[in-house]
Amino acid sequence: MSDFSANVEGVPSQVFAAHLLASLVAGGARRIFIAPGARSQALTIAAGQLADAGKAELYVRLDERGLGFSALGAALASGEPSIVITTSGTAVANLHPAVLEANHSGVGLILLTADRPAELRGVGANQTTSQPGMFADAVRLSLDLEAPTDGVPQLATLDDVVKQALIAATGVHNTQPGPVQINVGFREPLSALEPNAALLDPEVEIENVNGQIEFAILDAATPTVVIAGADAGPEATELAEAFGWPLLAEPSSGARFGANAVLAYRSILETRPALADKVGRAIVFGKPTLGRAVIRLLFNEQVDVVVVRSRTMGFFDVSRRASAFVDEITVDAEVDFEWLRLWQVADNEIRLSAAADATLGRREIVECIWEATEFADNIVLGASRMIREADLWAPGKPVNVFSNRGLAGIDGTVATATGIALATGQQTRVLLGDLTLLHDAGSLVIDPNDGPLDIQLLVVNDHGGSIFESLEMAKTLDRPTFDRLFRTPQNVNLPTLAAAYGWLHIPVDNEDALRAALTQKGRVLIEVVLG
Ligand SMILES: Cc1ncc(C[n+]2csc(CCOP(=O)(O)OP(=O)(O)O)c2C)c(N)n1
Ligand SMILES: [Mg+2]
Repeated sequence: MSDFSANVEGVPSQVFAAHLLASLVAGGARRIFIAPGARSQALTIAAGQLADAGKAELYVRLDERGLGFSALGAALASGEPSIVITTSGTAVANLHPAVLEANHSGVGLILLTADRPAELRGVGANQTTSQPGMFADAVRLSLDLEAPTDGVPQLATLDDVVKQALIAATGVHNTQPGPVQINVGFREPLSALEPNAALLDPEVEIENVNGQIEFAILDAATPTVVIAGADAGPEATELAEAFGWPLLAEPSSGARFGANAVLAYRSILETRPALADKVGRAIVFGKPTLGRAVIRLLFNEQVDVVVVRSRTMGFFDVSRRASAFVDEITVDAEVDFEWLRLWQVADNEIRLSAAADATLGRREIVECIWEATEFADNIVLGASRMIREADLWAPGKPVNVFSNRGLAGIDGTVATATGIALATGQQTRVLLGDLTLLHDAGSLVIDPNDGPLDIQLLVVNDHGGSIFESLEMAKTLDRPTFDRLFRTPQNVNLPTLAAAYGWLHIPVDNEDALRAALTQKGRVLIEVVLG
């Protein structure tokens, strides 16, 4: 790494900030997300210098809650950790939802949170609260660095700080990637223009440490299904195809494609006991979150549960019944393909009998989005009802599908999608409910400096949270009480909302109009009103 002692002249805050940012960027964290503030000015100036020199990408947002989710989306899509810079106080707390999601879905975020120096903490100074430890166990690493003074002591340990942060955020030492917080006190003067972070050129190398691979040899005779939950990855498809097992893949699994994908798996588990009751083993990839039928299978005492270790989603074992956590699986004999064939026959029967509607409904919306989406484009699914509709109706196709399933919140969906679009430069289609859109309406503010962005927000506007209609309380409560407490109908005028934020609003009520709208470039809000 670099010899910092060579460059300690200047304003200590700036010297430190320049070295910190230049080193993190050199270590592979090349996207920096900033919300403006005074205490963080040295970090922000250094980030601007790196961006001006073409060494980093810089994104500026007003609202730290959306900022955190955009950083998360960019890290998800790129596989590289995002840096997030905020000022002190509530600005830091506004990152909390994105930090929790990043924690549970294994996404690398490096939070640089500016703070008062030690002498101004705990004395009622303006915009000052307890920032170290604010995120509790949701961060992999939490450091509180003393305010830089003459630069030397801080720079001497900077090497170590940068390495620790990058290792924890990326999980390269065989841990789950995730968020880290580096809280830094800054003492006045808070910034200078020298040294220029872009001229420092530190060398940062992080070693990859591979963990031990756990193998399992399974008996081929047990009727097996492969369950691919969120972020399972194509390994699930490969395993199912290698041994002829039915593949039950959620839409954001990254595995819902190929001949073994049984798309109507939920119906089969719920309505075809002749198959469902024969399952003797479930191999789980990623984090399944969408249906009770799959979870019931994992609790079934006749079913042996084998969990494939997930780098991002951690060890999923909701029924506490996993007999093994492994990395690779093989079998002891030939697998009989008759088992797969029975699932495929049932899948075809169910899908052919559920004829598509002539009118534009949720199924047709899902089918149109998948049809319009090419290999390099992105689909983002909001939480709530539409991801479940996608689980029922999305065809098998290898497209990039993202969804925040770490905690399945309805927050931050627009911001996450923006981060994905920014990091990939590809058309990004977001399928979401009306409340999910309104929850994150503030993230419709886009910085014109970001350049052209192709994002389509396809809003299924059913005036409130229609997912709650299928739950217990919808049957017991009277209608007005249910509506007020759960469904929360809204009558926001979406054309006006879109116009206020500079998004093109396209109302759609039939399939042809939807297909045409899905070809529109730029920032588009497509609204389908459904009862
Ligand atoms: C941050 C957060 N708050 C609350 C919830 C609980 N919740 C789940 S779905 C939902 C309603 C979503 O409604 P909408 O986006 O319109 O989708 P719909 O089901 O109507 O398609 C709510 C409030 C949540 N998942 N996340
Ligand atoms: Mg709704």
